[in-house]
Formats: sequence, C-alpha cells, structure tokens
Amino acid sequence: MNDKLHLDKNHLVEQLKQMLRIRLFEEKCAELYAQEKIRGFLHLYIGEEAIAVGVMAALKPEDQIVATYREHGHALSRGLSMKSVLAEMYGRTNGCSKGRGGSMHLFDKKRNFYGGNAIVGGGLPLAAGLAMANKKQATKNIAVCFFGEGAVAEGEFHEAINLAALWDLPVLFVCENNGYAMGTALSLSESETNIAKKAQSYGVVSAQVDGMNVVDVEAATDKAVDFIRTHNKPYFLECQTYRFRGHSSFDGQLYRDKAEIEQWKKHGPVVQLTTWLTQNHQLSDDELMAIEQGIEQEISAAIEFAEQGELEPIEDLTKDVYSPQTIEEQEYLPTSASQNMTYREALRAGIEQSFNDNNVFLMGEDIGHYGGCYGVSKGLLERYGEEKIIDTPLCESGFVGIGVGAALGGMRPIVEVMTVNFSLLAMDQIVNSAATLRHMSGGQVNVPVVIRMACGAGLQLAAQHSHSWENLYAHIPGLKVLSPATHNDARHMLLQALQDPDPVLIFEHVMLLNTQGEVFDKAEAAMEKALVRKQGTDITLLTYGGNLPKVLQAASTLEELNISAEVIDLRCLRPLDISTILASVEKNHRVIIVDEGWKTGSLAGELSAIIMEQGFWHLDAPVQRICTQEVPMPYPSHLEQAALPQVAQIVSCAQRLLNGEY
Ligand SMILES: Cc1ncc(C[n+]2csc(CCOP(=O)(O)OP(=O)(O)O)c2C)c(N)n1
Repeated sequence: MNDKLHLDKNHLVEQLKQMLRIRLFEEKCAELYAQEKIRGFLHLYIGEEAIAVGVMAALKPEDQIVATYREHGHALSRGLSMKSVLAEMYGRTNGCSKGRGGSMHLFDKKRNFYGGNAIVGGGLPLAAGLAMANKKQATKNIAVCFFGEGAVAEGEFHEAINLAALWDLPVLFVCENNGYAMGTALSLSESETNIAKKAQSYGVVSAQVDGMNVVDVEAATDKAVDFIRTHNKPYFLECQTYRFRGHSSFDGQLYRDKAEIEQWKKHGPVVQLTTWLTQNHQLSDDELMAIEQGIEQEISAAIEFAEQGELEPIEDLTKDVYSPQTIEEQEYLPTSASQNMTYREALRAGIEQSFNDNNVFLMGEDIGHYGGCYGVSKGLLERYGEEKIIDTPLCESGFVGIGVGAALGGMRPIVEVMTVNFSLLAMDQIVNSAATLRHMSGGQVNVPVVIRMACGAGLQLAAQHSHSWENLYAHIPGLKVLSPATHNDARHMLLQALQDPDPVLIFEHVMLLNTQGEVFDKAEAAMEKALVRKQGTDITLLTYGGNLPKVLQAASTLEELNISAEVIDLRCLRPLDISTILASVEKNHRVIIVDEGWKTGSLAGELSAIIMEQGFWHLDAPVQRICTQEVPMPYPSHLEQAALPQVAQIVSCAQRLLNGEY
C-alpha cells in the first residue's frame, strides 16, 4: 500500500466498499447466469475492481466515460444504480439501457456514461471524439476510455492515439492490462509488451501503475487528469492487473495455470486494501461485516427490482432505431431564385452555408491544404480556418469514429471520406457505432453525424476507386442514406442532413461533379422524399444519383419513339419513399430500375422485391433491372463503359417491355 498518500480513513473505506460492491455483485451475477436469469455473454471484472474505482474517484460528473463489454465495475463505480445495471442484464425496461443492450452495453447519459463497447478497440475513437467536442466547446471536461490490452493490436487503438496526440485532445486512455485477450497472452500478440511505451511513441505522456492497488490508481489518475486539464493534451495510463475469472461465461481457461491465478489473487485489490486497513486499525471486523451486509441488501433489492421489471412490448421493437423527427416543415421550391453552377460548387455552397451553425465543421483526408481530392472543399481552409476545416491523416476508422464521438458530444461534424471504397475501412464506426448507439442505449443518445463520400465509376479509376456501395449502407437500420442527383440536392440535402438527429451518409457520384445545373436557395422537398423528375404514362424508370442524367436522356429518346417514360429520382435510399414508387407503378404498370451497383444483392433487387410484394397486381410485365456487370471495375474506358448501365440499354429494355418481349 502506498502509505505516502494522505488519504483519510473514510475515503479508503469508501473505496473498499465500492470494490466490494463490484465483487459481490458480480459473484451474484455468476450465480444468476448459471440460473439462466442473465443470458448472452457475461464478462466479469473480478480482480480488476481497483481500476474502475480508482479512476472514477478522480473524475468530475461532467467527464465522459466510454467503457468495454467488461463494464459492470465501471458502471457501478460511476454511480449507475445496481438496480438499473442488473435490470439491464435481465433485459428489462427498467434497465439502464431499457433492456436493449444487456451486460455489454450499459448506458447512462445522465451520468455521462457512454456505454460499454463490444468491439475491441472501437471505443477509443469515440472517446477521442467526445474529447474533441469538449475542446471545441471549451468545457474543460475530459473523456475517459477504458480498454483491455487486446485492443493494442487493433488499428483503431493507433489511429485514435495518434489523432488525440496530434490534435491535443483532452482524453484519458486507461488500458486495463490483465495479460490476456481471451486466451491469448500479451507476449503472443505483441512483440513490444510495454504498452505505455507504445503510447509514448505517439508523443502521449504515459504512465504504468499497479492496477491492483486502488490508492495508486487513484493517485495516478489524479495526476493524469490534472495534466489533461492543465495542458489540454491526452494522457495514457496502463494499469497492470489480472482477471480472476474466465474471459466470459464460456471460458474453460485452458490457456493459464491455476497457480498463476492463485498467485495474483494474493495481491488482489480487495484483499490488499482490507489487509492494510485492518492491520492499521482503520477498519474493524464488525465494520467490514456491516459493509458486506449493506451490499448484500443492495444486491437483494437489485434482484427484486430486476425481476419485477417489465419486458419491452414487442410493438416497441423498432422504437429508437431512429430519433423522433423534430425537423420543422420548411418551404420548398419553386419560390426561390436560381444560380447556375457545377455540382462540385453546389456541394461547396452547401458546406459553406452549413457553417452558419457554430457546431458544424468539416473533417477528412486532404480537404484543407490540398483542397479536397475532388476539389469540393477548395479554398475553404483559407476562408474558414483550421477550426472548421480539419485535415486528417489517412485513418478512416479513426477520424470517422472521432466524428461519431464528436456528434455524441453535441457537435455536428461533416466527415468526408475520399471515396466509397475507403469507407470500408471505417465500417466499424459507421455500422457498429453510429448505426447502433441510439437503439442499444434505449434512445438515450443519438449520433447526428453526416458522412459524405464520392462514389461511382466513369473516370477510369479501376477496381478500387469506382464503386456504388450505397446499397451496403442502405441495408443498415439506424443509418439514413442520401444520393443527391441534382445540383440543388447537392447543396440542400447536406443542410437537411445536418438538421437530422441521426447519422446520415451522402453519396456524391464523381461523374456529376463537373456538370452544370441550377441551384436554388431552397430545397425541392424533404430529404426523404423521392421526386418525379419527368412525368410519363407508359413506363416507370427508377434511379438515383449519377445515373439520373442517363435515365433522363433515355426518357427523352423514348419520347421520340412515342413511349412516355416517367422518371423517378429516389434521392433517399434509406428510408425509401415507397409510396411515390408504388403510385407510379400503379399508373404505368411497367418498371425498369437503373442502379450502378452490381445486380446481385443490389438496391435494384430490393426495389424489385418491394414492388413485387406491394404492387404485384399493378404490374403488366416483370420488373427489369439494369445494373453494373458483375466484375470489379476495369480500367480501360471501353470495358468500364461496357460494365456500366447505358442509355441504349435503358431504351431497348423499355421498348421490349412495351412490346411484351420478356
Ligand atoms: C474487433 C473485435 N475482435 C474480436 C472480438 C472478440 N473478443 C471479445 S473480447 C476479446 C479479448 C479482448 O481482450 P482485451 O482487450 O485484453 O480485454 P479483456 O477482455 O481482457 O478485458 C476478443 C478477442 C471483439 N469483440 N471485437
């Protein structure tokens, strides 16, 4: 025990009590698990209690916490009630995440507890993003991220630590190094096993502490927090610890010796502090017994609370996938004046207009000094400065995750991903964080981030820069997906997306960037509405994004052939405006879908299924799909064009349909 610290008796006894609460609570959880009252994975923190208790004691209520799936200890020591934690593990509506998250996803917005994250390493960028919001809002609050040493092997660890150091973010990284990631010992996963050293190599001030000693952990955290608040820089604390139980409920523990466990148990955090307090006559056996009895009562009350909790009605299953819409009705076209500009200029005009909101900023690779890979943000750094225009290193998961975290913290980030292909590197943050946080927190948090990216083929950029994966994202509940096809939409959909409380992805087709078109000072319609771009009475052509010009061209050729084609621009790919689509099907009875994605598993396939399910009796012919050929996009122009949907294909397909040739 560190006896140089002048901590008073009451405080030390309180720390012991907090550790015992975690210990006894989790021992009971293990029993409840065996009784099948709790299901899913159960990751016990037993042996590591000193870290959560020591760290939390040094924080303010306003500081934000991002934890891992092993977070009962973090939640309890942060002040979440044992009742609400256990009820969550029972999956009941009186749980801290309304039963949606279970053991791995405890949330409490009021206590700035931003949840357990079950993606190893996934929490680090989120915490750095919360810290970025703190810095931008000049609050002096800090974000704290707990993670195991297993996370050190993940890219998100390195990306987040580098960005936190680069941007001086007020974040405390707490590595709970218990020596094993599931069954893999640290020495089997890292060539350099000194983790603090790794953080130091990014220029982050780092320390190692005995994570079994609550006094040492609190003292080290105090120092860290003081450093962060004073210098506005990150700090890295490696706490050396050990877990006494298996990784989760399904662990046979074949990878370690019983003797090793017993050895560590001798220095366990509870036994260490209890021994010190009793040997120094600061705690009597009676006092200890009274503490334990108090905790047992708390546990009994928590069990009663959890067992009495309601199960969520099935009708509420999809509640909180999206936020309730609070966007005010606005005036739409045609009442406003227009200007002619390129699609690129229209995007830029939208970005500039969005900066009227102090919370909005633009972040991405080469958007500042370079002017944007596609020139969209050219000149903005000079005009708006580094607070608004943030160049990022090449680390899609890191900076998208920071965008998500900053949105959680109240900012309105626009994150630009250079090309849709690179967004795959940020899939974790888009799909596992942005899309899920609202629902699994029981509606406590929302993620108002806007992520823009270039997509589509036509520039001979070959198989790693040319794809249309809007469909991948449109598959995912929790996201909204926009595809502005017109210049006016290029400007205004961004502004509409920024008013939306949920994560919105915007796909900007590269072949539109240089085209000229009219831009008004108002949007044409709500962003989730499909629009009829050309009326017609013989056939419906459904499309979106970069294929709209081709489809309009096909429609005018068809007009010359006396075929009246209606063109619908979907605009929003999730949620789909099904009623506009079905109204056209009902009127025209024949449909062609033009989609630059590959046909297999495409959005065109989804649309076709919806039409079949809901509009079957209005159809006079099978729904047709014109998609990209099933090939990685080739480089030579003639092959690229052969792969893509073309005007002539649309025209001949429409003719065949009207001639009954199918
Ligand atoms: C990205 C990712 N890969 C794999 C897993 C499966 N998994 C869950 S926990 C875990 C071990 C993590 O160990 P560590 O980070 O040291 O934390 P600890 O469990 O020891 O607290 C693994 C491999 C996961 N959840 N996320």
